[in-house]
Amino acid sequence: SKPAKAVKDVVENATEKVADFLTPDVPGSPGSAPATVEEPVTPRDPLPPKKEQGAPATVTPTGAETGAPAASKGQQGAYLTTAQGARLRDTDHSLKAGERGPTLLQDHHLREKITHFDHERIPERVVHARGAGAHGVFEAYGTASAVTRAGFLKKGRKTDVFVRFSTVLGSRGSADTVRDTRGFATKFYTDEGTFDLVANNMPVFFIQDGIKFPDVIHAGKPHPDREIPQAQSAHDTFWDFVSLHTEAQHHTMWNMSDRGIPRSFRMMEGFGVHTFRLVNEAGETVLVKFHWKPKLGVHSLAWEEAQMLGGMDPDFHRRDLYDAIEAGAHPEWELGIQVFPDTPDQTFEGIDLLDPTKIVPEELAPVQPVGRMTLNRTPTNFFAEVEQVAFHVGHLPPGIDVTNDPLLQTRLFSYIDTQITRLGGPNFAQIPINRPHCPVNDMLRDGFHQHAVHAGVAPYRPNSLDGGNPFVAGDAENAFVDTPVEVARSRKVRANPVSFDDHFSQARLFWRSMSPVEKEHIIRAYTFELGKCYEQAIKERQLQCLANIDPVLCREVATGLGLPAPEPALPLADPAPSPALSQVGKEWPADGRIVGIVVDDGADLDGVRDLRRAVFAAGMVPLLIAPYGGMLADMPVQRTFATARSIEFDALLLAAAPAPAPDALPARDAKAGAGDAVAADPRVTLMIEECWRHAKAIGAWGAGAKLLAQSGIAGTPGVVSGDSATEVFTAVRRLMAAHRVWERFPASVA
Ligand code: HDD
Repeated sequence: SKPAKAVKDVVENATEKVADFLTPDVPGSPGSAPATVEEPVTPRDPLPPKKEQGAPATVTPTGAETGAPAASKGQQGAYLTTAQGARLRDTDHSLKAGERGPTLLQDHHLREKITHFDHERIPERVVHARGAGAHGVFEAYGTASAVTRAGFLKKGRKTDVFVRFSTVLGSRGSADTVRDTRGFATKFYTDEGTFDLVANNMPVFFIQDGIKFPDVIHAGKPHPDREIPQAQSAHDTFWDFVSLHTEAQHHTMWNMSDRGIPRSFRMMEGFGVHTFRLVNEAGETVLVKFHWKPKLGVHSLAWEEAQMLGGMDPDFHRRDLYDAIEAGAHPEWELGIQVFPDTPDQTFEGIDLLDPTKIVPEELAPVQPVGRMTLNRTPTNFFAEVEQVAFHVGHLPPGIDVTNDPLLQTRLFSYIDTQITRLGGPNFAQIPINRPHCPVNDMLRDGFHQHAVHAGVAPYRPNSLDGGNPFVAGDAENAFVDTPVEVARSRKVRANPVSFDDHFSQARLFWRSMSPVEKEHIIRAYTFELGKCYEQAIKERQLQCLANIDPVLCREVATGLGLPAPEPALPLADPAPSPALSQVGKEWPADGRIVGIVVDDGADLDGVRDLRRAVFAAGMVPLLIAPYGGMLADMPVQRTFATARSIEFDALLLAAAPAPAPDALPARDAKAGAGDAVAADPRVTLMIEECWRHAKAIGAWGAGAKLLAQSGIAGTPGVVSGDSATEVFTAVRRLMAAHRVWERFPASVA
């Protein structure tokens, strides 16, 4: 894995850029936009593109350059034109018969502008509609070369990537922080053809056969009559399905765990889910499972935070990703593989490798790192890139092949099919974000939105008229080979192997691998979700499933629902826990974390200045929260009490005890000024309370320490006060490495 020095370089590099990123908020600072941007009246150059935002690749489907300027910007050139290039004199008034008269049908510019606008939207993805994407680079360690001939995995090879993260159930405008599985789809633009790793942040799936995909999605999507609830599984149809279709129970357990509410896309693992087959130069094969391991570790929101964010910042994950990248805190993941022998039964340690509801614990088959991905560029245009990117599990380069996992087999059909509707025809591979970065020489012709001008007369094979071109490649020319695996002699059936029948043992494995606090969160998530169901029979049926997983889990959820806990209907399995599944108990780098600092005119501003410097130097982002916007001495105020809420910060530092500002709502304790007590702005008091409740590190010095002392939390775990800002930050930073002050969360179950 990555040497320590490289980590240090990244942090140091990030530090400068983080500082850079924030200065544009300060009017007049170097690189910032002028304080007032007026509409120009004479032609002039457009504003420069945002930092590090080049245009998408300009390669045509046949590998030729399109000639478009590398850093082209939509709003370019001095004069506005029609789509046909005629210069326009006016775009603000339609052509009318007199100033007060009717609009004329002959107004071509009006009709062109409105017609195009009317068709600006395309169908959203049927699943994974809500997402955010970024560009980056993958660099191979070379460690996979013995098992695959894929060129992009050869040592030192660098490959451009585009990643799209998503939620599954919600519509395009839904909130980022809902409880759901997250998509993690990566397009590797390799020299040997594009490789799409269309992964999720959970290693298992709800169903074993893709024919059930419409069923699970119909159950999870809003009810067809009233189209509610949006983007969540806490409703009857979802629990109706998963409690009846018990192979969904393992994936459901992951969704109910903290993995269902990630803190950030940057802090999620990714899993290819299926078992794939790798083929090396000699034609030898192994079976593998793909894993993405985030450098920042796997971290989650607290459930209350996730819910509050849904209303206060529905774009939280999208903002977090783009802010981090633009600040230079480039997120990183290691790609790893678990490797299994390609045996005829395709099992490993008794686990059926073709069953996508099963994991192979890392303790049985370690995840071996094969390369590192860094996301370093945000999209130039969200629609063109994030919305139009089209992934497909069948986009594979030579050296990677599929297996017979029946879920994967169905996916191989579904992805092209959906793009034809979503992107309006079969030529979606010509859209810039989808174009391979290697030469393409297909014989696919015509169709809606054909952009290539294919020359020649013989788009067929064999031909003599175009000189026999194109030719097929052999092994020496690195042709893709469908691995000639034996197909068992068998009957046509609609059935699963018996090994697919075990639906509970791995859900139990997951439960047993959790720390007490993680178990508590799982109990609360099930209790919340089932508590939102109306049908008693559904709750009872799901309790029966929980009883088959673990009696303690079942009992705790049943207590919350006020229902009796059933006995297990099956003998309980005895799986060994997999400690790798737990998110608690380790320390991680905290790059790009957000530190809120409460200040006012009376705060120790020298200390605040030192603190900002220390936070930047740690690769984190300090945000000053003050009663009013503008500047505090020479420092920008990024949040006011009116715009800030605790959920935005990973830690809170108090440099002041601000009195209630005039725009605050009255608070019950606003008069608590008697004696020595400070009457603080209620929004600051709320911020402290919420940060404490969400187990975040809290620190204070100077006037802030006084506020902390009267808040009733001083002396509890993860609350520090000290003499100087930097001393306090040193302690807070240490706490942040563990992500949360875990002791503060109650845990009733061992
Ligand atoms: Fe899927 C999108 C991941 C099973 C059918 N899927 C989609 C995306 C991700 C996944 C990350 C979003 C891609 C993007 O950002 O554009 N899907 C998975 C994983 C699965 C899975 C990890 C199981 C292991 N999917 C699955 C099945 C089917 C589909 C079984 C159909 C039989 N998935 C689709 C789709 C989507 C899609 C309908 C919707 C939009 C798209 O493809 O481009 O074809």
